Order: sequence, then C-alpha cells, then structure tokens
Amino acid sequence: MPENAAITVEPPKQYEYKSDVKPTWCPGCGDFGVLNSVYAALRAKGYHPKDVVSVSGIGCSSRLPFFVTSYGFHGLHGRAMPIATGLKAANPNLTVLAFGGDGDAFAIGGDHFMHACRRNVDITYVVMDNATYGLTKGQASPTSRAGYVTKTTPLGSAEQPINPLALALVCGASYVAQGFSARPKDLTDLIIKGIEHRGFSFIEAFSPCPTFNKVDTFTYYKDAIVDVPADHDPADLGAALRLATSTDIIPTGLIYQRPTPVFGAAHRQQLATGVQSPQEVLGRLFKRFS
Ligand SMILES: Cc1ncc(C[n+]2csc(CCOP(=O)(O)OP(=O)(O)O)c2C)c(N)n1
Ligand code: SF4
Repeated sequence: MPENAAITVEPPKQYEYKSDVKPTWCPGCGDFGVLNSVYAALRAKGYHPKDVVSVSGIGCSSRLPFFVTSYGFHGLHGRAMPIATGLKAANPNLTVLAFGGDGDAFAIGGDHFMHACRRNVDITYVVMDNATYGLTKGQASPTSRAGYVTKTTPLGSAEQPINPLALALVCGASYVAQGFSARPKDLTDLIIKGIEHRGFSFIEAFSPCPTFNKVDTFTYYKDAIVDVPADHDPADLGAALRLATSTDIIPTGLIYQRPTPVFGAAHRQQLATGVQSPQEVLGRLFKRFS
C-alpha cells in the first residue's frame, strides 16, 4: 500500500429487520406503531438477525414475527411463553422477543404469563393491548372495560377487566413498563431497556383496534395517559403497585425494575455443585425399576 494511501474504516454493519412480508393489518391499526418501535429497537441494538427469535401466539398482533427479519415462531393461541421459554433455555445466547394480544396473553395464555413472570425467563414480551379480540371480529377480551358492547355482549360486558401491570408485578416480573403505539420513541426506549434487562421484561403497549373497538381509541389514550411521575422510584415494588392500580392516572413509562437471578441460573448452579447431576437423578430413577 502506498505510504500516503487513505485508510478506510468500514462502518459497523447495519442490519435491516423489515422483512419482505407486508403487514395485513387494517389501515390505522395500532400494531403498525408497535412494529416500527420493534424495528427501531433492533436497529439500536444492532443484533445480527440470526441471533434474534420473534415468537408469538395467534391473533392480529401475533402476526408481527412475519414482518421481522429474524428467526420466528408463530405458535398456538396463548402459547408464546412456553415456546419463548424453551428457546431461551435451549440457547441462552439468543435474544428472544415475544409478541401477542391481550387475549393471547391474559385469557388463554394467562397461566403461561404468570409463570413466565415468576420464573424470570430472560425474554422480552410486548403485549399489544387493544382491549378486544381483533382477529375473531371484536369480542370482549380480559382487558375490555365493563360495559363494552360487542356482537357477543350486546348489553355490554358484565365483567371487570384485569389489570395487566398489577398482574405482572404480583407474579414477580422483574421489568414492567407501559407504552402507547402512538408514542413510538418512548415505546422504542422501553423495548430497548426491556431487551437489555436480564430477566423477564413485560411491556404493555396500548395498540388501538380502530375496526372493532370504538372506545379505547387513539384519541382516548392520547388524552388519558400521563408520563410516570418524575419522582417515581421504579425499584420500589409498593410504589409500582400503587401506580399500576391508580384510578386517577394511566401511567406510561418504566413502572418497575429490579435485578433478579434469571431462569436457568439456579439450575446451572445445582448442576455445577454436582448435587443434582442429570446422571445421578436418572441413575436413582432407573434403580427403582431394576
Ligand atoms: C385454542 C384456540 N382458541 C381460540 C382461538 C380463536 N382465536 C384466535 S385469535 C383469538 C383472540 C385474538 O385476540 P388477541 O389475542 O387480543 O389478539 P388481536 O387479534 O386483538 O391482536 C381467538 C379467540 C384459536 N385460534 N385457538
Ligand atoms: S381487526 Fe383490529 S387489531 Fe386486527 S388488524 Fe384490524 S385494526 Fe388491527
């Protein structure tokens, strides 16, 4: 190389996470905003797409993995958590992202959600909450407000909605945040922080369904949500619960975060101490039947 030749430094590789599959969501669906925040979060982290897996259940929102260039698993209704847990346990080097709707997460998938929270599996779960079952044409979901009128609840839903933030907190989730699809920058930041958090990260994202839900609309959320108060301490579980259950405000931002040993760490420690090696356990089992 001539002495005075310019040295060119290759810029770090930027990956494109937008896949060739075009979203089939209705025009104006809140899920578009969430998808854009997912792209932005992945671009910010710069992961190679081969190191990322996007997992989902069934629903309009659960189609999201089709639109992301990464490994993907479009699973069964309500079963995003077991699949994501298995993937992370089998290959802890993967960045595992899970997506779905409020029906997928809190109705049929409610029990799996609880156990993902308490196990502290190192996955990031973004729930696109439109307070309805969009894919099956707008029935009431576990987060629909009382009085929600649909074809199957013509007199209005007689049930009270669950509180996803409070549910996650009491089940032991170590990262709990709430965002809004029409606030993409804030939502992106919450997803990035969730990915960086070691353990289970739950992000409740308001994502209106303009086709079926005429009450929990973009306008409603724009007027109703407020930023988490500046003096809120996200390490304080009591304060997080008070915020989550407040009847005065609908907070968006980081509600709770605490460092907690991740799923798998305790098992690996057991194996390392030799107390519970798989060979010993199997050996004892086989002896019983010999
Ligand atoms: C085992 C099973 N039960 C029921 C259904 C029907 N089903 C498909 S999607 C869905 C609910 C979708 O609502 P949600 O998860 O909130 O997602 P959205 O479509 O609103 O994004 C239901 C009940 C199914 N596919 N599989
Ligand atoms: S039905 Fe609702 S949730 Fe489904 S794509 Fe259309 S607007 Fe989105």
